[in-house]
Amino acid sequence: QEYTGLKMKVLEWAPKARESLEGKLPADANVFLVPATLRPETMYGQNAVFVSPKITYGIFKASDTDYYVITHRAARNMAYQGILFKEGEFPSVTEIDGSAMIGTLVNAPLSVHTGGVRVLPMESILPTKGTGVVTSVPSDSPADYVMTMDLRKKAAYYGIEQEWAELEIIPIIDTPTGDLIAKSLVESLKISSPKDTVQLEKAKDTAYTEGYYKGRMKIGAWSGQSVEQAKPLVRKHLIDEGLAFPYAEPERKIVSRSS
Ligand code: ZZB
Repeated sequence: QEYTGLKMKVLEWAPKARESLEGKLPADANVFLVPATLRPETMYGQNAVFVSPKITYGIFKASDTDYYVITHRAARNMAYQGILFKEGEFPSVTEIDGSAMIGTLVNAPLSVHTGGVRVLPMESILPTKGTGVVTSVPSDSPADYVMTMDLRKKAAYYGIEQEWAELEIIPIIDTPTGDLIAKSLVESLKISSPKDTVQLEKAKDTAYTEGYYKGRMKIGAWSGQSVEQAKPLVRKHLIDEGLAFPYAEPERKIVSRSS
């Protein structure tokens, strides 16, 4: 899988994170949360970034000044792709619990939300995929839409400030189903909880296929172009601007099941 690693710079740590990182990083360090995305053309609509409260992340040195917050597994892959400071080496500088990062303010490259977006919890994040960090695009990702709605409804339960989940959901891609395809699919498939994984998987497949083959950008420098055309152009722009980098995920082993 060819992902795009997006560099979301930490603007202001949540108090728990700041406490836990005290003295662990150089004073001039630029720290980035790095979600892995397959949809760089949707970055205009980012309204939050998700981490798992159950994952302990590592912080890894990537250059003289840059540090990445990702899973240890992703760091290993990145080290062999020459993304981290030393080829083939992936010692974490320090670690941080996903739960401690909730509420942290980070920059979201290209997003309409230019003041930054908040780190929010998502229990369903798989530690075995991408970087364990997921940027939230509720207009086009059904899982992100359902999670955003649940966070808005149950802010106290999740231990967040409600306003962190309230950033507007902006239409960015026109499809035959409408310009908020995730919302439409979630409603038509009657998905009411982030735990409804079977239906969410179905919605994701439809959103991917329709977005890619029938979608048209309605925001940004490639507005009016098809998603198929715009996707590689937005990706190249992000990479050229130093806001992202290519990250490949090794194919997962196929485990044979004996029944
Ligand atoms: C932004 C985005 C916008 C995404 C969208 C999707 C969509 P896949 O499709 O299953 O191979 N993701 C990345 N890592 C994880 C993880 N560890 N656990 C759970 N979700 C993860 O997964 C790739 C997509 O799933 C990634 O692309 C990321 O969300 C999320 F409009 O980034 B995406 C229809 C989907 N639309």
